Amino acid sequence: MSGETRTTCPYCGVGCGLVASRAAAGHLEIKGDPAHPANRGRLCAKGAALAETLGLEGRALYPEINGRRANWAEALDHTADVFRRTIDEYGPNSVAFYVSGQLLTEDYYAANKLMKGFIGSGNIDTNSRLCMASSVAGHKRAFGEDVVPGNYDDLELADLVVITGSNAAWCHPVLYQRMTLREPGAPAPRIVVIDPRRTASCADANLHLAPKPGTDAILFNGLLVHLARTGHIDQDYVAASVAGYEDTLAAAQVSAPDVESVAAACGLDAQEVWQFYEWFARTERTVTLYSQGINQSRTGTDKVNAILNCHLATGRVGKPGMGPFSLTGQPNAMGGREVGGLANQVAAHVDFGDAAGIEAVREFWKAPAMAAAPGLKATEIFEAIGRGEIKALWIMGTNPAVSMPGGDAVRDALAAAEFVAVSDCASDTDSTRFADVLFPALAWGEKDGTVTNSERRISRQRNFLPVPGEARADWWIISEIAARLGFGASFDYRSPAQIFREHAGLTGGTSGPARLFDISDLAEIDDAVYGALNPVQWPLARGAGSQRLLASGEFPTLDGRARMIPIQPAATVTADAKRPLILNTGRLRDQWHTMTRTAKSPRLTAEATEPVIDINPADAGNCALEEGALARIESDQGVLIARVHVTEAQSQGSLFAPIHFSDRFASDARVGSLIVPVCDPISGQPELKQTPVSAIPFDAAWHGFALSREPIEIIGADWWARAQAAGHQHTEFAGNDVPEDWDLWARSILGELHGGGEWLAFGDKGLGLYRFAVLRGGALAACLFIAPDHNLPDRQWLAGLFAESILKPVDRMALLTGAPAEPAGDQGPVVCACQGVRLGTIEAAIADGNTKSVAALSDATGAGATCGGCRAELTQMLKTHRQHLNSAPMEALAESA
Ligand SMILES: Nc1nc2c(c(=O)[nH]1)N[C@H]1C(S)=C(S)[C@@H](COP(=O)(O)OP(=O)(O)OC[C@H]3O[C@@H](n4cnc5c(=O)[nH]c(N)nc54)[C@H](O)[C@@H]3O)O[C@H]1N2
Ligand SMILES: Nc1nc2c(c(=O)[nH]1)N[C@H]1C(S)=C(S)[C@@H](COP(=O)(O)OP(=O)(O)OC[C@H]3O[C@@H](n4cnc5c(=O)[nH]c(N)nc54)[C@H](O)[C@@H]3O)O[C@H]1N2
Ligand code: SF4
Ligand SMILES: [Mo]
Repeated sequence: MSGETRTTCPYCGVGCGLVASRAAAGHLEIKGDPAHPANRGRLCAKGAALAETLGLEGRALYPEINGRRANWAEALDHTADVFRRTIDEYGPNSVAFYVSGQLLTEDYYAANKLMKGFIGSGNIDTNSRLCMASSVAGHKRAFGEDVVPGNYDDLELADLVVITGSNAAWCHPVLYQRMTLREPGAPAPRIVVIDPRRTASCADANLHLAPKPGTDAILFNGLLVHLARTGHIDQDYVAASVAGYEDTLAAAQVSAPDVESVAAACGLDAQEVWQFYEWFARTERTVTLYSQGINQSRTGTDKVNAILNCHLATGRVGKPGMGPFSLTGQPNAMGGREVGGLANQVAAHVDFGDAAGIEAVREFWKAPAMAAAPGLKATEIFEAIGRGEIKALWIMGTNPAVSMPGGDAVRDALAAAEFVAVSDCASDTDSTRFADVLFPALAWGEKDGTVTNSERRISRQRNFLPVPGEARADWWIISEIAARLGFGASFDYRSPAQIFREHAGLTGGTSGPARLFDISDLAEIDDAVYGALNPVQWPLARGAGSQRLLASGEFPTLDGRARMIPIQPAATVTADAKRPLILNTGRLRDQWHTMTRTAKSPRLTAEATEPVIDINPADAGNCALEEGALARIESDQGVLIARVHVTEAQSQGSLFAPIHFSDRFASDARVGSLIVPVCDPISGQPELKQTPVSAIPFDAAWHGFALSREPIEIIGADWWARAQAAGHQHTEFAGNDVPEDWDLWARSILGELHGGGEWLAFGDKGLGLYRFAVLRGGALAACLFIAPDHNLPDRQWLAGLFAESILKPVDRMALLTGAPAEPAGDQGPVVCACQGVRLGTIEAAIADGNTKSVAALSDATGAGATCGGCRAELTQMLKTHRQHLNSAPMEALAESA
């Protein structure tokens, strides 16, 4: 590459602008783009580590048929042939595409057009079904169209930000920073966090409500009742712009008649509920941010509408500093909604049921076989495969063998399916293992197109890396298949620019009620303008027009009014004697989904080298689980094994497990295998946050770990987990079968791999302690430790020894004693991923007493100085320290009330 390339981050829906360039030393540098309106130069740790994830190891570089290398013509011909024969014999609904919010808009558009206009089925659904479907359905019910009215600026203008079911500090870090780290002089907003866990997003919160999981609809119904009772309904707005107010209020009064009953139903303190309601009532500029704690529920759509109801009743929609704000997860979750990639959409915000709209799309596409009805939704697709009704499936840009609920049934379906094609940039994922055909897709940095972020801003992802091997753009693969199915004339695409123009044209060319999503002004841009396109938000500003949506109080419904929807909260999932805990699942700060990319960066894996579940101390006591031990979590459907972290941040009665671990990184760590796929009847989004489980100690006769410069294969363990750390592989394991000879066992794992090295060994049969190390040229090549329980030597100390080119004699000795000669003390987990600063270092700096602010702490330790993503944690630690000193009650409630 030459010079600088401006592009967009491939991870979360904030959609930060990046600048990629070659540093003088030749390595790639990725920085925040100061000119991008989403981030104005900021980045989080994942974005900052992108350069470390672009290596070609593990990449799919050529097509494969049944695991054997094939050429493109063979792979495409074979796939098209299977689809053609299947459609001919069993009809268009016997095939399906399962796609992703990580595809570019152009890829997404081509896939959707092929399925809905040419194959003639609605059977294309997306991982956004697991992510945004409830918000989409909620917006449509309330506003008449799937529009997110918020702008990021609103977070800077708001006086109150309510964050519910979102851990924005970790999942939308740059947005979180935009709201908490305002320009000097600008007052900080009040923040209320609603989450059963105390997350990093609580660091700056004035109030944290930890409700019983799944009770948000009651809480927001109660808010509506409180607003009505205290005279905070915007009567004029409701009269002019809203239908359904009376019925909605009446329904809310049934489930949430007063603050006390809400507090009781949600398991909250009545005074705190009242405080939240009062702040909401009295703060005009209020934004309610929400994400998966709301959407991923069997009643997610109702929860979304319970939130929208409160904003409609107060007229706080689409105006500066106020509005409901559904955060999109993936980089192009919004773009997927725009092209209509969900099975119940047609295209360009046209829905099934809108006959005129469908006709307009048919005409625009010159489609020979317009789908007449919605297709199957994500979970239904896999069920239909299981029943043999869908025979050929094409997966693009998603890893359902890990991320779908009902995990093992999904795997069984993939194994039983007559044909599975997978387009991915990684060669070995849990899903590619089921592929009859693997298409190697271009990855970020190689592919070229557009994405739309949470505030409806369309940005370019540009290529700055050469095409590796035979990888190809997703839109190209789709077009080649379309051509082989006989639709070449309609998929004669030569560039993403050409597809983008067509997509933009479609958004303006549809009839029926006016749709707000209209980017048809971009339909005529030439390749050069597309190439240089600056981030642009819709509605596109015409003349002096504004980019605000819905501010006028007019809605894209037939009568122009929004709808308030009466909500009767459903009963929540309850624990019982057999399954006494509720399993909550979600994200870690530094990993992305199934880790096919982020696990390549040692800086990012440092946060969690193995799956860890969070549990409250009382529950840990009841389940006989101690910190650092292994737990076996069981649902009616599956089993998870993970390390125990005991923490007060976890509410009593629920566990939290990260979603990231696949079979490539750990045995028995896929949370999806535990989850029964119960879906919201309106949106089809599965409940992923509340599964009844039991937890018991994972009994193993021996526990151990190995650190090795090269990957090792563990033999005879019943549980294992592995991660790429800086300069070495980190492998944890535990088992029940005790090898007859530990030395032989260890040699079989380490000895041969590191043949010729110097072998150090220690064993104490009585205590069940064994320690082995291999030195090569005086440097540590590998070490392995076994103990009868989880009390094993300090891994960080050992990891540090890999940096020594020749081990000091004391360190050689220490390898066998299992403890450093001069204990440095366990520095704890990494807090700052960018600089690798650990908890211990930060605590020491705070204890020194000279670092009273995050800035001072940052100066002293380096933590938070690069991307700032850990500032929430630093703030929380300073806060805790101050509370300790003052022994003052928890929140600043009294002071700011
Ligand atoms: N680091 C990182 N960032 C990411 C991603 C990633 O993989 N890693 N993925 C991206 C994607 S695709 C998405 S969709 C977003 C998701 O972003 P978020 O939705 O913020 O992330 P989650 O961790 O899934 O869940 C959010 C919170 O919901 C809470 N919750 C669970 N049950 C309830 C409940 O009943 N009520 C309430 N009020 N809260 C509840 C959980 O405790 C959790 O803290 O993140 C995006 N950003
Ligand atoms: N229990 C539980 N389950 C969940 C969730 C939860 O909170 N709890 N969250 C759900 C949500 S919100 C989401 S979004 C999903 C995410 O789940 P997935 O979509 O399954 O996760 P990813 O790891 O992002 O999978 C993306 C795949 O596409 C590949 N890829 C990346 N870029 C490209 C590209 O340009 N082209 C192609 N062809 N392939 C590419 C990657 O290598 C990877 O294999 O998980 C869902 N599942
Ligand atoms: S917040 Fe981080 S992950 Fe999200 S777009 Fe920005 S840099 Fe990427
Ligand atoms: Mo998502």
